[in-house]
Amino acid sequence: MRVQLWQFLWAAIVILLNPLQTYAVKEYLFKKCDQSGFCSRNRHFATEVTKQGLDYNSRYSIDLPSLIIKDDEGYFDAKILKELNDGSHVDLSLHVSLLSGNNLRFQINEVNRKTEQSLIQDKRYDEASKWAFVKEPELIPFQHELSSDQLILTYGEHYEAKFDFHPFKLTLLYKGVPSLIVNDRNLLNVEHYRTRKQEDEENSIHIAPEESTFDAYKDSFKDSKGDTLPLGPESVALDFTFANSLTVYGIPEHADTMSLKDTTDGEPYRLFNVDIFEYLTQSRLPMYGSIPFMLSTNSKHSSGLFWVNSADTYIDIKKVHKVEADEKKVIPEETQSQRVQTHWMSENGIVDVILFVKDSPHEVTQAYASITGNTQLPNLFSLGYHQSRWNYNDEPDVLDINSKFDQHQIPYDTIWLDVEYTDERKYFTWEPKMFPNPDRMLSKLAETGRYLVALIDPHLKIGYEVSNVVEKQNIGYRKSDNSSSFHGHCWPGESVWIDTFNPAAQSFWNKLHAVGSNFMGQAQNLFPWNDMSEPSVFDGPETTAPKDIIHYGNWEHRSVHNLNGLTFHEATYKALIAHNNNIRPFILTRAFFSGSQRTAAMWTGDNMAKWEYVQASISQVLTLNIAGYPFCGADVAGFFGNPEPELLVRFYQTGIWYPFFRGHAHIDSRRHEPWVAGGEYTDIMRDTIKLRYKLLPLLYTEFYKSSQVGSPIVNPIFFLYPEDEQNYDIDDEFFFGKSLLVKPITEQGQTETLVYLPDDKIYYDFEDYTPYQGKGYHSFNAPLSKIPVLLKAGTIIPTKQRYRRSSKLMKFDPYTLYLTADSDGTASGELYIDDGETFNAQNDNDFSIE
Ligand code: NBV
Repeated sequence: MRVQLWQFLWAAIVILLNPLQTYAVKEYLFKKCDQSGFCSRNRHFATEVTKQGLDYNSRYSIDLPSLIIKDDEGYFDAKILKELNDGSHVDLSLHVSLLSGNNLRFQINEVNRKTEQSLIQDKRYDEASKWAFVKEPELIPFQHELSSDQLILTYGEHYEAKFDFHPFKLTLLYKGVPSLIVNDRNLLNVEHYRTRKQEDEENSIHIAPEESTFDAYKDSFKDSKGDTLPLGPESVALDFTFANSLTVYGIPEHADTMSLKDTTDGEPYRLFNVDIFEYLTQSRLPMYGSIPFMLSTNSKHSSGLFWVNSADTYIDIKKVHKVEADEKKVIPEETQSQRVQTHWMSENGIVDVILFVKDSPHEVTQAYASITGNTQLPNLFSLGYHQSRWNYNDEPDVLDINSKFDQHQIPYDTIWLDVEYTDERKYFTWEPKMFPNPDRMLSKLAETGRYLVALIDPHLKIGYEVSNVVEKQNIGYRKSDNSSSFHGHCWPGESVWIDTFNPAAQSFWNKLHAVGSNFMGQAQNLFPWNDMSEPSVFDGPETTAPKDIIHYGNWEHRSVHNLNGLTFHEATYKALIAHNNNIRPFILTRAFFSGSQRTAAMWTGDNMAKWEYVQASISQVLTLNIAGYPFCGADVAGFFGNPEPELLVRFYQTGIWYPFFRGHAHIDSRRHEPWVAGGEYTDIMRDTIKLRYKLLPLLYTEFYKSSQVGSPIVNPIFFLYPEDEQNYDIDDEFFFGKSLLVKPITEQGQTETLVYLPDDKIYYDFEDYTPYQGKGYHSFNAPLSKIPVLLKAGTIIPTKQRYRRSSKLMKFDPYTLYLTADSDGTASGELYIDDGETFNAQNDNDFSIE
């Protein structure tokens, strides 16, 4: 009996200590739609409105006499009237502008909102675009036709925007075909400001029968930690129909398939930046970052929409298949065709939307990038291999890892230090015994052209020189009553948070990153890693900041939440430019928003050493590329857990294709740097990493193009072949650039796979040049040492073949070009060359060869 008890206890201890068996996201920490006031209210609204169908009389209409049309200046203004129960109206403003590139923007706001709260701005938050846009978009003229119930704008060669006045509706036509329809289902809902008293009045004129009042003035979520709703209900919601299509993509970040799913019978996709500990794949739960951009395509044209709102957001998707009319039933033509209906719901802010319609998905992504900015051209070292783990313990450990790479002849560029390098988790300090002389360590790394990246988070332990300044200068988050700095818990214990919405925070941030500062010292090869800026607040609701705390400008956190990470890494970017204005900064961020691609790389956070995370990483990276954020990657070979050798090798074989390629691991995992597995496994990982280095000229050229025109680096097949609907769901195969077709092995024990060739060109095995031809699936052998990679006929790719210890040391190595003639005997490709680290080439004339 005793023995059995011990056996039982031992089993329990093993389970507790074996991280992979116990890992699973704590879903109960995150609000489901029916636990979130505004989401539940808007879903209720949608159900009620849909139930009434054609009988529903929408409350929203454009007020004809209020129209002011400025064709030549590229915009028009009007009032939208929202009708209340007693027939009175709330005034909303509608501002429509035509942006260069033929993109249409419209904004709906509440006019003259006056609240009873003195600590928060009266107006709705309308500054998301200020952070997300690369610059103020230019407007283009249009022509118009006005009748009593409709306004039609025509612009560009092929565009027509029809605004119906009652109910408010916008149909965007491209080449005569409807492509995007706004408020197609009458789900426009702007919860206008009303006091609690008004809402409680019997037979309230303010609450329509189709509205719900669930959690309008309180947050009943069991883990809301006392968060309050001082302004009551203020959500905005709207529906968009993508005509003639059944697929939609985008809205990172989720660990789901690339082609988004119908959410009718489940949870909507949520965009709300959170520290989603132990996240699962195949999930619509929110993750660390948000890009409210969605793209859809059919074989003829592609469209996209950018919902410029930084508040908590849920998106429902409904795929409507083709309905055939029969003898008995006459079905209106527009409802016969297939379409994707989407419903966007945000907790507050304004309706600010940009619509894009083009011939191809590529052009839609590029149009989105023309608004939010292209990716930065990375400092070349950051495209090499990064070796990280939580933690490398001290200077000797760092230098030992550094030399092991050379002993094993594996190239690498950057070693990373996680939180423990600091003195008691106080950022901008170094643990004095472990890192007594950071400058010495950094110059040792610099001898072989290598870099160090070290963690800097936004939570600052209370009571030391850095947090003291934040409190004293009032540049941190403020409590909801604005009485003092907000305090919460994170890694260092009780902490304050730097408020990077506040311009006054910038000069302090610059000082902390200045040459000669405690953190940076004299080094030129040290860069920061900005983690936890969702923000992660251990004792906050949903592990983040309470929505009622206050930021610079008297904005509630609720309004700006999804922007927080972007403002943080942008502040770091500016500080690095102040540190040295001619070196391209490298920053890694976990939290992000539209526009983050301009200044930081991102990674997909805390994944696991399991096969499904290798698979998920490909669709995550593809989705990020679709959504204009190509400088991305996942932790190789999984953050949590101990990858067995086969998984380790296959993860590396997948990771070399991520635009950002880093090995990283949890503090409790065993070390698994590429030489640890030994024998054949190490040999394969060495060859794999060397292949990444060979392809650096190609990757750098792709980044250059992306930095100029906003194109993806890793292309989904449908991006290059949108006319072929067969490939719309393929998210385990992709083009690296436009010439290398890659299908990593992502299943245990798999040594053979089917590779889809999207056209009839010849594709050559990149290793032994075996030709494959014929559109469709081809069987491909892939023993452990092999990654299925094929080079497309008609292309030229630049490489560098010599083994060097780091990318910097490859600088003067010769280029080797791979040429594969097309059937007509021609081939083409590009090569971009510059010094790899300064802004000189961008400032002078670029040197590129075609
Ligand atoms: O700083 C420690 C980790 C880091 O290694 C990881 O990459 C981040 O995503 N960090 C999160 C905090 C805690 C993770 C359990």
